[in-house]
Amino acid sequence: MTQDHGKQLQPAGIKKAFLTHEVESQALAEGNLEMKSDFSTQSASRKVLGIPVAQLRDLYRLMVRIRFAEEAIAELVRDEAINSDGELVYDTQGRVVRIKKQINCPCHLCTGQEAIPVGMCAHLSQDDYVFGNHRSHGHYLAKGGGLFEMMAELFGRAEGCAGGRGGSMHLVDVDVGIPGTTPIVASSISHAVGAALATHICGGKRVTVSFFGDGATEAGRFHEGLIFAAYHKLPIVFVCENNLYSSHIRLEERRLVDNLAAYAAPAGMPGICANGNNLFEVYHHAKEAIDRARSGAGPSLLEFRTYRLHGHVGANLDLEKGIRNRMEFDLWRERDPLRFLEEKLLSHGVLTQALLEEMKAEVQKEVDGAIEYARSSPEPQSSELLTNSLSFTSEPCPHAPVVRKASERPGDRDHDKITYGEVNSPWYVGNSTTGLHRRFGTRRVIETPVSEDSITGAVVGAAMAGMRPILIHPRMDFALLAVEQLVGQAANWRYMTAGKVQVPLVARLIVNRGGEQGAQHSQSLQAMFAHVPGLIVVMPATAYDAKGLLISSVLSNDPVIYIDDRWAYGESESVPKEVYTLPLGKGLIRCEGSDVTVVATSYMNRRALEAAEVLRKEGITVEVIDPRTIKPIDTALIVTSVAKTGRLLVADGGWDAYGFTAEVAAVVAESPVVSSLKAPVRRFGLPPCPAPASAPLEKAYYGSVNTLVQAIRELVRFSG
Ligand SMILES: Cc1ncc(C[n+]2csc(CCOP(=O)(O)OP(=O)(O)O)c2C)c(N)n1
Ligand SMILES: [Mg+2]
Repeated sequence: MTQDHGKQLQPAGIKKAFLTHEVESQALAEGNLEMKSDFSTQSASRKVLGIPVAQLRDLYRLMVRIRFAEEAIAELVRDEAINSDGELVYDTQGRVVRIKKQINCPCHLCTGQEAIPVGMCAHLSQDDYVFGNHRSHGHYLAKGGGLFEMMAELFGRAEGCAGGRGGSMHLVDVDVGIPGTTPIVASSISHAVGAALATHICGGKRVTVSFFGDGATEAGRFHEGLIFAAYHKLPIVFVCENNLYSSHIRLEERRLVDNLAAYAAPAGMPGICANGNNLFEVYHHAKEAIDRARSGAGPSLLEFRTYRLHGHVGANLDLEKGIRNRMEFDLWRERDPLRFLEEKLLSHGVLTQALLEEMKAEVQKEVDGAIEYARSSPEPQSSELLTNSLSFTSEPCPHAPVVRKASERPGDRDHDKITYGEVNSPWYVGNSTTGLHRRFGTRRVIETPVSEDSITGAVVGAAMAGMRPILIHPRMDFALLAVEQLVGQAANWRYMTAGKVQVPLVARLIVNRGGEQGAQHSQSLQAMFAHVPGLIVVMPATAYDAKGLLISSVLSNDPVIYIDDRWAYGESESVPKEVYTLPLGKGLIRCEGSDVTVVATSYMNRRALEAAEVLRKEGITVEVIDPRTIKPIDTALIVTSVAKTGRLLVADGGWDAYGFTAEVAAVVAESPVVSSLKAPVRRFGLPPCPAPASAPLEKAYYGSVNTLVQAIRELVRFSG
């Protein structure tokens, strides 16, 4: 495939950069938008317009299946009455007559766009991946996803492809290469890039196809994904289904130039624009791009022009509210890809009218059967509400690690004395990645100074494709660009696919506080991530824990946010050379005491130990707990300690308000131990303002061992 293909498809004599609907329709009528190749010269007995006849019949049936399914779904989601002309029915007071819909989840129908998924998937095997979006019924069915399971999912049933957890926008069928779809626009482009990266790293001939709309090309992650995929020559095909609308906004109301396929060139890949309503055109471009990806030559961008015959979401046509006009709609209805194909099949003798009708009747029966199956399927049990949020399972380590007990600490046999930060960046990540490039090569150790969103999404996709990637955001602040991928995608995927797909990634986020860096290079956002149900959050305090917890995090089948605080990097201790794991969710008493319990995370734990030492000389004994895992929190350890001491101070490097310190206070407040407290719970986190830059303000902001000692002393002396 070359850029020239795209040029061939530009209508002759049209100089305007922007191809308006009118110009386009004229060009189509004149045949200028048709493929240049004259397929009709090929033998009709073997191939018609370049497609084997047997396959052509199958592709037609598939297009009918998608069309009939969508039309049936339209009636099931309809909640406004229409008359026989398809117009809304109003009551005597001028209100639209409402009807009860049978499918409640929002459905974005792909009626009119069927040729694109069908033409693309014609060249894919079950091993290949397809990543879709909110409008993915067609992608799912074309790739071989089960119609019955899809329909049951739309009805929210337990036997739906996502167990009723996903609905229309989260279709999944791992057996046929659909790791799931997501409605967050352009998000799955990054996932597809990650899955292709997994193939690139692990070898094999698997190709990934990423389907997205024209709106998605206006998102940064689209461009980031293209640049990355082209540079690494990933086996992926980017398919833009340009239906000329993003939600209710037309293409020419959003951009000055109509040139989506042109984005391929600056990224460094071939791109074409073709007629997506012509199955033959899609089929041949798809073959070329997929062959190219499979051969190792790298990605391509295919822009297919099309039009959705339904409105953006649901049964309406978007004519009712004036979003689209009747003329445009009728024009595109004339270009219906199914009718176009039927005409070709009839004129080339692939099918007779009778056979065509017979096939349609069979498909209609199949769709009716799927609806019946969905209706009669059981609903999910509410007792299973929490199932599959987190798995709490781990993979065995290939190196047979020593499993350390939660209470175990470093011994001194066969140990290296190393600093926390030692475990090839000159300044960002301590020395913790030194030598990885040399040892594992640049195929596995990839550096990207920016593109945080897209790379995090790629890591999510690679994890879906079976890898256990470790992603480092050298400053937690930069990970804010990737929050959607961590919070919206990684955390939710297991749940919304009913446990069929897991995302076992480790996102190592480094807090870089201090040094007058100011608000945007200092944030410690563990509470924000811990708030999210599908994430585990780890915060080691020592070098020994940093290694054991990192290995456990990699082996965990859940996504883990592994947070380092740079202020802990200088601490050195002896660490076993062997591979060992530490249990996630288990804390540790670092220092025993009976007067007060101090729960302290990461570098604050070191400060708490120093404070305990100072207070011991005053006759106050402090029990210092290191939770090690922020979520799930080791409630039993904390509550048992507080039952003994009757006092609690929580120290953390994040903000108090709505923070980790607040959570631990709530854990104790909700436990019976609350009635035996001798003093109110005290919090020792950050005050409610952003991190300041200048040194005196920083000093006041972060506190010190002395201020911590003072706070603990006040707590112990509290007399009510
Ligand atoms: C990040 C994000 N922003 C906004 C939305 C709301 N939204 C859902 S679909 C859609 C339109 C997407 O347009 P396009 O990519 O062209 O796909 P189409 O619906 O036309 O198939 C929008 C804006 C969203 N789901 N995700
Ligand atoms: Mg669109």
